[in-house]
Amino acid sequence: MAHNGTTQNGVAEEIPALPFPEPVKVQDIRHTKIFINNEWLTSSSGRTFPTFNPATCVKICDVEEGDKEDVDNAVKAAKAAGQRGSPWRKMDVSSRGKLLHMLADLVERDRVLLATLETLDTGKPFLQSFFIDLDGSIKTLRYYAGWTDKIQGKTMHVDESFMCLTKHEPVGVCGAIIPWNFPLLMFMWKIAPALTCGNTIVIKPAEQTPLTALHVGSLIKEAGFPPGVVNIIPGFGPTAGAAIASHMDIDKVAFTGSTEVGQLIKEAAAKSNLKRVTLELGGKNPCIVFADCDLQMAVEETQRGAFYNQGQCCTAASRVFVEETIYDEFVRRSVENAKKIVMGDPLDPQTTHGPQIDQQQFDKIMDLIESGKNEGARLEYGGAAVGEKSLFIQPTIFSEVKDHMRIAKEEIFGPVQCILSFKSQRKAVERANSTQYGLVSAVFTTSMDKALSVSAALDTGTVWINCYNNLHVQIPFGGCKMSGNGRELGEYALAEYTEVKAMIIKLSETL
Ligand code: NAD
Ligand code: NW8
Repeated sequence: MAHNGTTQNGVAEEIPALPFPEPVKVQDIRHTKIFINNEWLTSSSGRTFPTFNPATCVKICDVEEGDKEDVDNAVKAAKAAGQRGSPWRKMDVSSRGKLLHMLADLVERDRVLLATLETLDTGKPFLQSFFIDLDGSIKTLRYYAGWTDKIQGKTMHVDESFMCLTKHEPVGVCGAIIPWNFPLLMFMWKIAPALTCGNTIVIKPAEQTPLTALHVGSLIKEAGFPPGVVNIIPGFGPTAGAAIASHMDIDKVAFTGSTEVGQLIKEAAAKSNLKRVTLELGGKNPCIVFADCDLQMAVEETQRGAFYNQGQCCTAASRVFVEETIYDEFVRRSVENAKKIVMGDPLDPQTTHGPQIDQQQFDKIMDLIESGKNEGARLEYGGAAVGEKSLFIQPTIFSEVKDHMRIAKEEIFGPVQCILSFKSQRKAVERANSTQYGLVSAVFTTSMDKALSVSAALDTGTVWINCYNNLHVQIPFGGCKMSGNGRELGEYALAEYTEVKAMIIKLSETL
């Protein structure tokens, strides 16, 4: 992991040698209000809500609680800011890119503070916040900053009497609703491509983790974005979130979170103004491990895939299918590998595993672990909570998992690795695909032929071959089936944030 000086790919060069960056002391958190029109506002209802540190279960601070009325105000600001003739709409596209680069510079300047806030609010190990979340956030801003002057339409030929072209215009006011597992990174995945294409935004961070988004609000103002271009409404799902999904003046909504809420979002969009919807939902992501693979590498990658961010990833490697002939050895090595995980204070640089986000998630995971034990899976490692009144759960490994068990079917969103065995390649692919989800999958083999034929048959938006959780800004990310609609990152995400206008020009005379 990041703390031993290597990246997810084992590449050392990007990460500075010791001393590690140290978390800053966050005496008083400065930004806890609603951010509309580059101003900090109290909530219309007068209510606030607490945000907790999941590592200690101690309140960090209170945050203003946005609701429908605040969303309405934010949408008014966003609409005005994006209108034809507004400074944002008239701005030359290179200047738009410069603003995004300026924001990236400010995020870089405040990198240690943002990583500290992210760790306090989520419980993820500080060095992961610093090296993965902050790195991904900065890269996302810079990547899309480079696209602002490269948004191009096309021309089409009909005959000599016509000139036809397309223009890629902003969609308008974009709503975004994001989860608590990667609060800062998801904020950037939403705002960066939207701003690149000239849209304005109303974004709601998850109620568990509002702090980094609000700090970035202050950086957006400092960078010089015109008022109203980005508006941030901390608050709850059924109130502020639902107001975004059903708003008549929001033209598009992007959501990351649970499948159930994804369905509500699409329903609300349909029943209001048919706003465009992109969804990034859950997964029950399969790995297929063949006997001819590099065994130790497969053990390490699949396990990191299962336990990364305490298993709280839509990409969590939650079903590992291992070829029968190497099954016992794979399980043995997985247990050995899990012993290296260091649970503890997320601010400690030695820590590689933190707490779950909240009591609700903790209870759901513990219930699923119990179901695994009761349904006859073999508990190989972990399987218990740590201490009393804490949200830490031991990294847990089950072997002899069968397809019908709840732990093989339901998204767990916790540190639970399920290892299944297979004999035939055809059957393994069939079982991997027999889920409503289709986010990511992975294949481990040294045979190029196997890798390519199996990955062609897997119904997922991403297939990793001999690696896992390998995300890059230039590579599209998103799901098939009930894992979602649309793609984030890369050039593909731009299509979700532009409206194509076709112009057909009849020439009065052909010469
Ligand atoms: P959730 O889907 O309820 O929350 C995600 C976001 O949606 C939050 O900002 C929340 O406030 C908002 N939201 C909730 N209800 C809403 C509504 N009715 N209308 C509009 N917005 C609404 O997820 P959760 O309850 O925090 O977690 C439940 C499960 O969801 C997890 O156990 C996990 O399986 C899954 N999950 C997936 C992801 C992911 O990255 N795909 C992230 C978080 C949770
Ligand atoms: C955007 C993201 C990344 C990046 C690196 C390493 C491990 C896990 C993740 C990850 C730009 C550049 C790099 C990860 C992030 C989000 C999700 C799941 C895994 N992202 N990373 Cl939802």
